[in-house]
Amino acid sequence: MVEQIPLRQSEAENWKFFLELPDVDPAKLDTKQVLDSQLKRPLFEFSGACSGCGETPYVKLLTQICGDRLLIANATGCSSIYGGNLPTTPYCQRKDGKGPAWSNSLFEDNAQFGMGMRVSADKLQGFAFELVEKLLASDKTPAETKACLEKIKAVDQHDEKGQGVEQMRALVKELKGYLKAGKDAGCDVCAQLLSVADNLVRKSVWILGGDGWAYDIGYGGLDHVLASGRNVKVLVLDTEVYSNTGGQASKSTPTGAIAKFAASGKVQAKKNLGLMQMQYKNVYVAYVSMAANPAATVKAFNEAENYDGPAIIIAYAHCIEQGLNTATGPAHQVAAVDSVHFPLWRYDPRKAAEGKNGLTLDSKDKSDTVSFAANAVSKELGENRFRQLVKVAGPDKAKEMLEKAEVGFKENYKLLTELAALPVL
Ligand SMILES: Cc1ncc(C[n+]2csc(CCOP(=O)(O)OP(=O)(O)O)c2C)c(N)n1
Ligand code: SF4
Repeated sequence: MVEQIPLRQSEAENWKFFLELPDVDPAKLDTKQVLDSQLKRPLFEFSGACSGCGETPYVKLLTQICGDRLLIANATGCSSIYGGNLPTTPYCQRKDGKGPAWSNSLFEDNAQFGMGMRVSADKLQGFAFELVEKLLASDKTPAETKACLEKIKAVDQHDEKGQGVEQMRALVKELKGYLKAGKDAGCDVCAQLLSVADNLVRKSVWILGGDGWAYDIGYGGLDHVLASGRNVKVLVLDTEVYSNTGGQASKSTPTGAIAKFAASGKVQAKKNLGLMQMQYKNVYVAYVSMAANPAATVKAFNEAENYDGPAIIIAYAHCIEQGLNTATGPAHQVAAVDSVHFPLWRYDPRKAAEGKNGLTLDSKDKSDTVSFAANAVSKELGENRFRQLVKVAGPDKAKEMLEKAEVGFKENYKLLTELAALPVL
C-alpha cells in the first residue's frame, strides 16, 4: 500500500498530458478501417455500465463513425441507464463543443420517438435548402455566395468514402461568412439561412435499445418505422435477455437458456429479427460481433450509416446476466459466432438494386468443432444461463434442449448459405 495523495498528484499530471494529446485530423482517417476508426475521438466515455459490458463498445464505435452529427433515441434498458445517468452523461463533446444529441423516451415507443427526430431533422434541412434556392434565384445575391450555394447543392452526402459530409461542413463554414455579411447588409433570407445553415450537414438518427425492446415490447413500432423507408438506423444491443431489470426472457433468448419467465429453460427458438426485416428488401440488415469479427462490424456500421434508407444492426453483446465473467466476454462472443448460435451476415439493398445478391456471410460454420450444446455447459465457455438448466431439468433433458437449440442454429445457417447462393436477393 502507498499513500494515496502523492499517487493521485502524479496520475493527475498524466491525465492532463493525455487530455492535451491532439486529435488526429478526421479528414486523414478512413473510418471503414478498424485501426482508423479507433483513432477517431470517441464521443462516449466513462459510462456507468458493468466493467467489461458487451454493449458499450458498440455505442462507442457508433460515436466514432457518426461523430457530432449523431442524434440518438434510446429505449429504456441498460443503454439508457449507463447512457443517461443524469446529471452526468458519458456522451461528450469535441474540442469545438459539438457532440451527439441524446434522449430517452419510453420502452414501448422508442422507434417512433427516433422517427420524430428524423422528421424534424429532414424538415429543417428541407427548409434550409428552400432558402438556398431563394438566394440563388435573387439578383441581389453576390456571385461568390451563389458559387458556394451551387457547390452545396452538388455535394453527395451519402458517398461511399464518407467525404461528402466533410465537404459540406467546410462549405457551410464558408457560407456562414457570406450570410453574416448579407445579414448585416439587410438581407432577411440570409439571416434566416444563417439560423438553420448547420442543418445542411446531414444528421444521422440512430435508434438504440436492447433485445427486450427490439424483439418484444418495442417491436411493433420498430417494424413500422423500418417499413416506412425513412432514413433511420436501429442498433439492437442483443444480450438475449432483459438485462437491466434482472434477466427476464425475451424473444431473442435462445432455446434452453434459463431466465425469469423461462425458469425451466426457454422452449421457443430465438426469433430471427434480421430475416424478418430483410424481407422488406429496402432495409439494410447486419448481424455483428465486435470480438468475433471487428472488420465486418466496422464495415456494417459504415454501410448502414452511408445507406440513404432504413437500417438495422443486431449486435451480439455478452452480459453479466448471461452468467459469465465479462473478462472472458470476447471468447464467449467468438464461440457464439463459430458455433452458428449467432452467425454474422449483412444484407445490403444497394446490391440487390443492381440485380445482385445483397446477402454476405461474414462468419463460417465451425459447429463441427465448436459445439453450442457442449460449450454451453463447459468449464471454459459455459454460461450460468445454460448450466442452471442441468440442475433444474436434469442432465438428460438439458442435453436434449441444448441439442435442439443447436439443430435450430445449424438450420438457420444452412438457410442463410442457401439464400446467399441465389443469383439475386
Ligand atoms: C412498458 C414498460 N415495461 C417494462 C419496463 C421496465 N423495463 C425497463 S428496462 C427493461 C428491460 C430492458 O431490456 P432490454 O431491452 O433487453 O435492454 P438491456 O437492459 O438488456 O440493455 C424493462 C423491462 C418499462 N420501462 N416499460
Ligand atoms: S447488465 Fe449487462 S448489458 Fe447491462 S451494463 Fe451490465 S453487462 Fe452491460
